[in-house]
Amino acid sequence: MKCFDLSLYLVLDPGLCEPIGLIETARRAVAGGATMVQLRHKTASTAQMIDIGRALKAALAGSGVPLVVNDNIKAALAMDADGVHVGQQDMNAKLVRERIGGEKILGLSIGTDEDAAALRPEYIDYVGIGPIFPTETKLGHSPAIGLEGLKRVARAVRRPAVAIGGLKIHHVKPVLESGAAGLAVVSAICGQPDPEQAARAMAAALRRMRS
Ligand code: TZP
Ligand code: MG
Repeated sequence: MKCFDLSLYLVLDPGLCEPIGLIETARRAVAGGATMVQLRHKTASTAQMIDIGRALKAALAGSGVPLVVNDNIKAALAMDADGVHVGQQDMNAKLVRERIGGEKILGLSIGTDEDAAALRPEYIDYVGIGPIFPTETKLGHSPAIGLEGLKRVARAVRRPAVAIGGLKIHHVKPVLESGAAGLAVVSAICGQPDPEQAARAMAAALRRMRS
């Protein structure tokens, strides 16, 4: 059964994770309460992605936290990742679903009302909505849609949504109130002096919102 929790979704960035590396960053973030991990590496070869992914899987083993691979289906299948995340410019969701089968998690990035209207929900397990705020982490990103945009898009898509882009701990409340199931973050955890503590603080803020 597909089981995943979007509430604190760590997206790994190799540059920002440099101080302690991708694997150790993921391990500490999960110890602090991250609920999902995405391997996003724009310059690695497929062979390198597979190596990193296998090490990540070993680091996450027993945690119950799924590993999702950005964009590289071949690598995701080779390492037997739990899922794949694709953007609007990547392969279409139906084709990705055909390649990965019904068991793996499939996430799709949504950045506009048009993307939301075009969504084929039957192929997708969750959507990543953003960027919510401008961010230096993703160069040349599409225009930020703000919390109002998040509200609109989250309402339009009939799938669970995770928000992304410029999100920090103080955004937990407004993001959940805008209809997302969680926050996807890069720089709020990657490269922080204490990634475990950064994740722990966000996880605690999420818990407070739920109680
Ligand atoms: N997609 C939209 S914004 C973004 C991605 C991968 C980067 C988010 O990074 P940060 O540091 O959490 O703003
Ligand atoms: Mg992509």
